[in-house]
Amino acid sequence: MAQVQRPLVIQSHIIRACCPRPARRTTRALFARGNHHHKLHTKTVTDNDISRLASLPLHPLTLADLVKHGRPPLTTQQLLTSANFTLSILPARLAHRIQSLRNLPFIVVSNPHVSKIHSNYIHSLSTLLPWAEQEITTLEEEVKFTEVMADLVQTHANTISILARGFLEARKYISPKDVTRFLDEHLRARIGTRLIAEQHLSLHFSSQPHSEVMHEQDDNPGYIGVIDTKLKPARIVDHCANVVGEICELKYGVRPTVVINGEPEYEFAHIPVHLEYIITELLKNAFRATVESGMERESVEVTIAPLPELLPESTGSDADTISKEKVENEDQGNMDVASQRFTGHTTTTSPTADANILPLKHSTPGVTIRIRDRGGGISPENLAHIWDYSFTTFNDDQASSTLTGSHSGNGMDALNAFSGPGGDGANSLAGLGYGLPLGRAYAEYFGGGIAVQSLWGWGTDVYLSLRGVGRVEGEENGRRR
Ligand code: ADP
Ligand code: K
Ligand code: MG
Repeated sequence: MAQVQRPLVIQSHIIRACCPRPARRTTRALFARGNHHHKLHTKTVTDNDISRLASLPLHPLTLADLVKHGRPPLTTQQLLTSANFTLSILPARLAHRIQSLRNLPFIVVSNPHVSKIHSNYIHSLSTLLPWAEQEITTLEEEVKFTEVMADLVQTHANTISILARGFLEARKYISPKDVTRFLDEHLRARIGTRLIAEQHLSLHFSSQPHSEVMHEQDDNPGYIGVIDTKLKPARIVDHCANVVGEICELKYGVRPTVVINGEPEYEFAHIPVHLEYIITELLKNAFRATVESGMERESVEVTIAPLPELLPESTGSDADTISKEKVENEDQGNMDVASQRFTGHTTTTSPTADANILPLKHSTPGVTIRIRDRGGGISPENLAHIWDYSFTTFNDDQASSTLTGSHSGNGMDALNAFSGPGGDGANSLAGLGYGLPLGRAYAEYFGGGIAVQSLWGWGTDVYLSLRGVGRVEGEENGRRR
């Protein structure tokens, strides 16, 4: 099958939305919102559309789904298959989100921020409906569809900070537990939707012979779209420790050191932006606790512990290769076993864990990362709330006082510096109360988890477990032809 041989026809600003890090971060500001809205063909969304689409079964997304179209550059046929796969999944997912927003108490949905999110979903569905009855069969259609994906990703870029603001304003009318239940479901579903759209965007651009993305990926041959098949957790930890260290020094004038031990050379296939988000949030918590308890002479210790049966020498057999058939035969029941084996602890799994989690049954690579600090631990009464969105003990006015938690906090300030994959820059150390619950949502998405062990009066151990995707087919031959 011939490679896509065609000059890049989509405006460069769309590339900004989808190229892999680090270029993505430095150029995101250039991607002005709404530039291309007017050009998209839309179709009015009716209540009928929503209930029809929401009644369709949701496709459970796996990491293997994201790599099954092959290694970039894709052939024309592979690119069309990826577009059609993406198209087959998204409308139902958007309809489910719209329904779930509509099920919130009326006074909450009426909040301008929450209703903004509702109208964003309606907008995105209206750009997808014109495609819903057809198959994408030409490269011209694929280019137009890619513009729809770029619009989708961009429209929802600030969802988390907008929703956080909305729920903060509406907190009189909905309990923290109900907010957490809604956000857990909503933000987990958003992770998958965004991933599907970003993956197609990334595959599209890395299949263009002359695009800048192609050059970046030449330096990074391990990338398949948003997935890095040679992701080294230790490198992410190192990078995040520097970033969080800077923020910490700005706020407190000191920063704890980080020691990485275990197997720093370990690499596996995962999504760098997800890992980066989680590690950043966990290090922020560890750094803040360490400094606020005056223990910065004690390093924060990060241990990289690969699953024993999956050390590099055991991953070479064909049994680890992910094939479509194997993935389709997977069942849901393995996840609990998998997460327990991961941590050796019972991972705190939320009741609303996304039904989309479909772990791979047989030996896929995986790692547990333990982040250990000497920051004094978490009091028993606070421990009960740490997984609630918006629960925080952070208070800018009295940063080092008794650490009494609350569900409102000074979240409005933290909102201005909210971070998240696909969100805005991260400048504050804490305050929104979203770090742990959102980090756990990312970890659990592909069958991992986060477990917190507090030794009150001493320190905290956080176990982040992640499982990657098995060896990607064709990998040993380098790039696929
Ligand atoms: P935020 O950091 O914005 O407060 P998080 O969800 O990240 O929100 O954490 C919630 C709360 O859990 C923190 O405010 C803090 O009280 C507690 N916490 C989390 N990690 C640690 C830690 N390593 N040491 C002590 N307390 C922690
Ligand atoms: K929290
Ligand atoms: Mg935090």
